[in-house]
Amino acid sequence: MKPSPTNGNGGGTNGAAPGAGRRAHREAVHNLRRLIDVARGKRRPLIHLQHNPDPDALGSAAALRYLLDRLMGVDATLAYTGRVGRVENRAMLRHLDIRIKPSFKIDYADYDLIVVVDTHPGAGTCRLPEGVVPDVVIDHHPSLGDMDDVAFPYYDPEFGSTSTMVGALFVENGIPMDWRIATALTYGIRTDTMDLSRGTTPLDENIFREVYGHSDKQVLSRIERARVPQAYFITLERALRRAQVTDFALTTYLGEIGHSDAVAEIADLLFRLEGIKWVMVSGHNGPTLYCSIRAVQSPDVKAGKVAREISGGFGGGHDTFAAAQIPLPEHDADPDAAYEDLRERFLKEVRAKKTLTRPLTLPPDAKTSVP
Ligand SMILES: [Mn+2]
Repeated sequence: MKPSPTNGNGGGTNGAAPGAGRRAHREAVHNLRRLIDVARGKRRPLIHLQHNPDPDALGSAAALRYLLDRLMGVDATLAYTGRVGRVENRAMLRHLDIRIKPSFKIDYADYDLIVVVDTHPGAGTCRLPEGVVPDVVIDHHPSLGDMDDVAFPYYDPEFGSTSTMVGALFVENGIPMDWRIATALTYGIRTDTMDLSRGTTPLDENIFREVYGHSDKQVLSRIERARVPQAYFITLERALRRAQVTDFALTTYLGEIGHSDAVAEIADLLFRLEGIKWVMVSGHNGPTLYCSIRAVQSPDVKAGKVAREISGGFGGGHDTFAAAQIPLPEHDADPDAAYEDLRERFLKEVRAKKTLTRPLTLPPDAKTSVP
């Protein structure tokens, strides 16, 4: 069953409409009151993040922790599954003093308030332990799940990021935040919306302006320009060498990757190629084949649906960007063959003509290493 959105922020329909700002304000006041109602009397809150948390998950969780401390005087624990792979995201944790704990080290029964951010029960990126029902969900991803049992689902896919949703609770209620929180929310909104260029509403812009105004630009730059290990360039070289342009679709395979964020990072880069409509980048880590999809916006383009179809239900996402995490069979797992099958299904799904295939740079067997 589909959850009913708890707020339609209005910005998605028409930000210029008179009263849209007032409506956003009323909704933020209402949502903060509901959060306080659910959190009242609770002493041990736990904030559970999206699997392989991205800056939006990290930023919104850090801000929510700050908000609960400020309003209720309680100290929330941040729990995550997967890993924080991208160097920028690790720099974010370090520079903004965000402390997160691996979920396996946590006994969920020790906590009396469970909040899920930037994902929701039923989504592939929500890895709550079996049987744990959250009290609060704050998320903007298109829903596949059932939130009937959640006391306060603050859920609205119109928003460009979860950081905007948490930011609105501060900004619209006149609650001050320190520069760390402002910087974390700024980076969360920026990365989730590609600098406010995708899936945003006027409200995302308003909240962004506020948090950006309070952020530390030098720290922001240190996060965004974090230095990368040599492995980054090795992966990049492999991505370029193996990339194939098929009709209007670009696909490549990274082979073994150190962390799952690599596929999204490379997909964003390759998406800049002129003339193409689709990008699919894949790589494997242990028994999982990761895949990231980008698409040029068009009325009939649904990247989330493509991700779901080609992964047998292990993927999903938005209209122009999506991802999948496909478990490989335990025995005889052959990630390379699994990628070839995935690519086949992808090209078929987006109707790219396989006969029109050429390498992006060099043929995959070209010698590119120095002897
Ligand atoms: Mn997000």
